[in-house]
Amino acid sequence: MLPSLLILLLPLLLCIAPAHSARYASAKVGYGYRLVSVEETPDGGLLGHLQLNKKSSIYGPDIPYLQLFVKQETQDRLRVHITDAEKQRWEVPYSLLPRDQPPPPSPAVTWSRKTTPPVSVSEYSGSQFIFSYTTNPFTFAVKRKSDGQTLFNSAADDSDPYSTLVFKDQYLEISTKLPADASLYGLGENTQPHGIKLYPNDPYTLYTMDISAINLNTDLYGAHPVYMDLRNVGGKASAHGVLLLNSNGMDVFYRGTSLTYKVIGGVLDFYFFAGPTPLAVVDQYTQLIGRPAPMPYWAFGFHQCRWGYHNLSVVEDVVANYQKAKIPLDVIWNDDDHMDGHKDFTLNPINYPRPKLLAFLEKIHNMGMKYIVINDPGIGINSTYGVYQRGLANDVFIKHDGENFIAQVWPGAVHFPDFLNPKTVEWWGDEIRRFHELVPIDGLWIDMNEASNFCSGKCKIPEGRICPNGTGPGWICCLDCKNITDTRWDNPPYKINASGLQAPIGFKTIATSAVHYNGVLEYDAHSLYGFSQSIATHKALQGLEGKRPFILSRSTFVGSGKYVAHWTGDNQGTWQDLRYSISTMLNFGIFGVPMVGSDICGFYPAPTEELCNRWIEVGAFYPFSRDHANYYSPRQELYQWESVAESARNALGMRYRLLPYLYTLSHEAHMTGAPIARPLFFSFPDYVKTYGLSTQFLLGSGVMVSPVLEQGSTAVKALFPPGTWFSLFDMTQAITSKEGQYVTLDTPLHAVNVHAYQNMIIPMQQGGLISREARKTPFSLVVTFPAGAQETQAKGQLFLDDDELPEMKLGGGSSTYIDFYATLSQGKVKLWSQVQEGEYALKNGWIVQKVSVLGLEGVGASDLEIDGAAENVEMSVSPQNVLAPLSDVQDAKSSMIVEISGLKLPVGKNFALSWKMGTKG
Ligand code: MIG
Repeated sequence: MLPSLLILLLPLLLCIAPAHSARYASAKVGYGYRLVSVEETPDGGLLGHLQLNKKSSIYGPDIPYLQLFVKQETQDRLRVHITDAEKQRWEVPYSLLPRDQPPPPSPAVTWSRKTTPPVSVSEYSGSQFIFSYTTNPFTFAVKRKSDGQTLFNSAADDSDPYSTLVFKDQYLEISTKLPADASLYGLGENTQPHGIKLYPNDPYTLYTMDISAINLNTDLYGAHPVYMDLRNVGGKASAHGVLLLNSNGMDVFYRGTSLTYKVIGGVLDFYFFAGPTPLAVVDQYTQLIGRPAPMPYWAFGFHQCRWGYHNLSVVEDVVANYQKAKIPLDVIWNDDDHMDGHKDFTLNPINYPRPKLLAFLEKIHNMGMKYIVINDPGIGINSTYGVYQRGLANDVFIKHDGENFIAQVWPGAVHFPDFLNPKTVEWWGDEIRRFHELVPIDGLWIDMNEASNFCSGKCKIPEGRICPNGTGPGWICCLDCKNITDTRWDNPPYKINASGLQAPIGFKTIATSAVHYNGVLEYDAHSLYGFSQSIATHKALQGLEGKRPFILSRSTFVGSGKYVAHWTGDNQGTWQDLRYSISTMLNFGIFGVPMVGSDICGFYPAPTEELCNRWIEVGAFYPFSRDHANYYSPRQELYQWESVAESARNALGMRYRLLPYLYTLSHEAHMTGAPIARPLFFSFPDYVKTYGLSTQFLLGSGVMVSPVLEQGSTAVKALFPPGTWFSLFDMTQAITSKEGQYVTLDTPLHAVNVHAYQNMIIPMQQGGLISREARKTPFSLVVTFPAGAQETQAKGQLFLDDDELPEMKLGGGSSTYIDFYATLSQGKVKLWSQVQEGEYALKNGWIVQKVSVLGLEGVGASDLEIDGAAENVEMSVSPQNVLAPLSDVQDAKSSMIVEISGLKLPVGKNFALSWKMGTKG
């Protein structure tokens, strides 16, 4: 037990009082720059040159001349790029993250003096933004054109604890002032004890590390230097986004009225996204960094995993038990238990003999289930291991002092593939191809890619001693290592708050003086490791059978969502961790990685039965829904407790009925970046009460999940923004208000609150125990009108495709897109569809069998007209309870549900329905 306990708690134990408070008060670092020339470039940009005002003595020498490039790149995107004017500096490689290149550096002597300040222009205006500047010291501001709000302003007053602009080789500093009432979101990956809204003076350090998610306010597995800023002026909200595209380690100090970046390398490459809605910000952001990957349909099914499925029989037993308990299951996973000696791309011949595994896979594949295994980047140093031999032969590994860098992970001594090297990408693809021939996996789980190392520094394989020798825990460093502290990369002048304790940045990862392809330093590329591996893995899987890849990556960076899904790493089976999971999930939606979830019931050490009940009720609505546990934890599959099984059947039952809605959201995510799981303020940006709300969330625009997150509680005090909400579990129950309200919902152990907002048309199916079967069942449409409205409308969408195809799009004959519309006008209800490319849906024989229209008023319904196939159609009217606050009581008449069943409307063909509501006599 102890070893794993320690591995998770180690950072906590080491976590002495954060050094931050003291550093907030720290003195100014530099004296700024002055603008000496500025000109417009032929492509409509602005090119300026900056000269240092005065040297400062800490964190190394200042760079004397800087080049400023400003460009209105699209209507909604402004870029501000500042770098050394005289030489190329490290930037996030354009090959990994394709984007426009700024003009190359030009030596100071060639600068145009034509426009030497005082310059005529001090403003550069695009369609959404105004960029303005001061010349000495050089500062810049970004304003929103429509309302004149200052979104970013790098000026520093004497009283501010920061300077205007500091640019040294290993220390970059820039700040912005912020209105105290701005709400900020983003800057991860971290576990945020205060919820989704950034909290003044909490530290935000970005540097990828294998630190378990139970550590609060610490740099975790991914690095996303982007935030969304939501402001409400006079009841009207507007949001914008700010990305600092930089892969070097950084501390971000958010003080409530200002924000300071302290970055240890690279360039200042800012992108401003104009919004003005939160959805527009994510749309503009993912337009730059890449749209979220299309996901296969089955990926929205339920996943079961654990570390410690010792042999294949255990795995078979798990699958059988899910079936027996009638709990949905789409995907069964193996952690490293299937491997031979923890080596990637191998099978343990005793516990996972290939013939038996193949027979098992054939069986589950025939049922429509999928199989995914883990893979770590460290390649075991072992002369009889083919993967290693071929890696050596192709020279694919990261180097240190000209030799392959040696680290230790589960297989013992390893080398790390250098995914920045095209040869490595090719070799990796070939290894995945070979493995897929050995075992027909359906996806890959790439873990430990921060990269995680059990040792630190420069290590050698010990002579005359076996490491690891099999007796101690595999994660204790047993190589012969010595610290490397004598380079400015391993020991930079400014210490970011790595691991929450200013740990050396090469600690338990690749030494930062190690080198990649083309001489790139690990110091610069560190946080790109998982991202580069994600790209290589995606390429490999896509190249295999041409199928749509599914990859789950622990480490992520700006742009990862284009390739991978993410889980939030090693959490604890506690109520706090259950709550944190919501904020982290919502953050990843903002980061452009919408396929995200946490280990359901906690990774470690053991959930209580009650917690596991409540966790599956939340986890059933994570975009990525997986139960996973640590090696040393007791078993926690959902069938292990009868009560959890019941909660799972209930919550996952709803998920599986909502699969068409979820999948349509994933299409929307792929097209526009829209998160699948969203904070409430995405749909109610003007409604201030939603800004800090981290205990409820939305799926899409209006399916709201309000779970129990407290031990012993059977009630939820949930926020209901203005309008009508209908319980999806019991459509006879609705809640409505004009102003928004908190409502306490009775929520017994097996219940979770899921409400649909007004004006929606939600496509649902009948569910099932596996998505392949659920997908074949008839559709029903749930139409939500605001309770008691006389004139209103509703809308919804449905996307269907062949999810094995690599692309998720219309135009190839393998997909269908449908817009549903409904209106209520003068007592007449109309519902109709507009189908694009219906052939695919027709070929699959999908039909709409039932329509439920909620929130109607009147006495009975009549004159049903159907333009489409129908047979034994039944129309029924039933009452609906509408809960309204006292002040609204006159609006709180009970409303009605009209249900039409027995329909046979082909999904792939336009249809229209209408009827009249009877009026009171
Ligand atoms: O050092 O593969 O976060 O999900 O079960 C631990 C074993 C390595 C860390 C992952 C966790 C996984 C575990 N891995």
